[in-house]
Amino acid sequence: MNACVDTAGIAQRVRWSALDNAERLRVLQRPGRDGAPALAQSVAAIVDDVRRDGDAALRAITARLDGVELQAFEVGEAEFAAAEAMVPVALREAMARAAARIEAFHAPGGLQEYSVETAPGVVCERLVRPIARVGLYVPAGSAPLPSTALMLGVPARLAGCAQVVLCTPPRRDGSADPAVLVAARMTGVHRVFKLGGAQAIAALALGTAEVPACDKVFGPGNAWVTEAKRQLAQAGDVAIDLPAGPSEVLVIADAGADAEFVAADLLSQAEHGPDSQVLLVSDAPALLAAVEAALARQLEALPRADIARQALQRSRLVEVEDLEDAFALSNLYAPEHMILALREPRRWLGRVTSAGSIFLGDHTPEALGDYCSGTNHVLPTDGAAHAWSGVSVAAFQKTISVQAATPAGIAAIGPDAVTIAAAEGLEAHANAVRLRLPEARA
Ligand code: HSO
Ligand code: ZN
Repeated sequence: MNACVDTAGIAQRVRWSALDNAERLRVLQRPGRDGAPALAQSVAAIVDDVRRDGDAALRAITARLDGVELQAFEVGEAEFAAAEAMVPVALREAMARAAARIEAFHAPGGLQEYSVETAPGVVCERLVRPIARVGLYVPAGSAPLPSTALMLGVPARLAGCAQVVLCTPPRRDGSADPAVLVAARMTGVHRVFKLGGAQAIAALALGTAEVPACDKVFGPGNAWVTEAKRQLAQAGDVAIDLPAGPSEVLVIADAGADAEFVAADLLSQAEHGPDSQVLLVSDAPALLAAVEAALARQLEALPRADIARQALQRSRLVEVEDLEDAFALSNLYAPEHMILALREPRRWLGRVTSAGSIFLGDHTPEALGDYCSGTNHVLPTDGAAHAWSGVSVAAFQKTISVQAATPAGIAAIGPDAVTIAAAEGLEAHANAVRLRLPEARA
């Protein structure tokens, strides 16, 4: 492909203007997860086991997959107390300040109740109620993520959910990650269970003697977790927050961007996992080259360099003619995270049609949003940002509509119902209205 400027480097470099439409779509294609049918089958087997055998199945699967035999899955007071003692004060305080900012940003984000008189004597209202029973999943696969407990726990509390249950995988010694436990407590999560993977999602969705069933399950996770959420939602067992996939970032950088900053942002995404997606789009060839050099340099010092290098290998550095092209590309891709390393980033916001969360300017790395700016880091991946939003208080709520008509109200709008009912051939509908009209009662 003549558009490939350089494939020997750390990530593939391509020139957008030299690509035809099919090639462009290929450049924007997510790698996808390997072994999908086999994965679906093993997840289905786990879900079936939990459905049939409840806690006994959870115990056997946890022994097999997590390598630990647990008497009880629920975290008790003693373990919470030990966790409180173990977590360094600086971490606890940073998490408390992060939680306060997450609360400050999310508090105004709930759904609003409202009421409209749609005709004289006809009032329609929207009520808002919390989803009563919610399940939060906090992964611990390649790294425990206490920040995810904050991102899910804070909006759940703000929504007023009556039963907030959190699952996180057990470690080999049978304990849960102490920082996750402290974060969970901080947000007011009611109960925590040491369960991971597809079996945790099955337990939350179906309920067992020990784990209470939930109405909606939230949170990111590996391929097993994601597939379990998909299957259980499809079967009608539970609602889910998002069709989550591997994490991703798209950076749009201009000639004035700082190559070291941009490289650091790309690496912060790449270190999540080998399947993380990283895209850099720029109209400045010199910046692309400088970022490539900075990536190689910074990689040297990273403990998770291996993971990051694998992710970068599947990633792209895209040269565009101008920033208009960069935004057209990004809107096609619909990134989970979008960093605008531009001189006047706010001026370009209006161009964005699809993205999970946007980071403006040179001093707003994605890592701020991941942890502590106040926004949520549970966001739509895999192009879902075309139609989905990140987790918010609204995701923990539902609405109920109410209508009330007075005799004058039904007199005003009833004839419309009768006419439409006749067109639909639904005579009982027409009757239910006609009987109440003033003519019928006269
Ligand atoms: N970037 C991840 C969130 C995260 N990063 C948690 C660090 N900890 C997905 O948005
Ligand atoms: Zn991150």
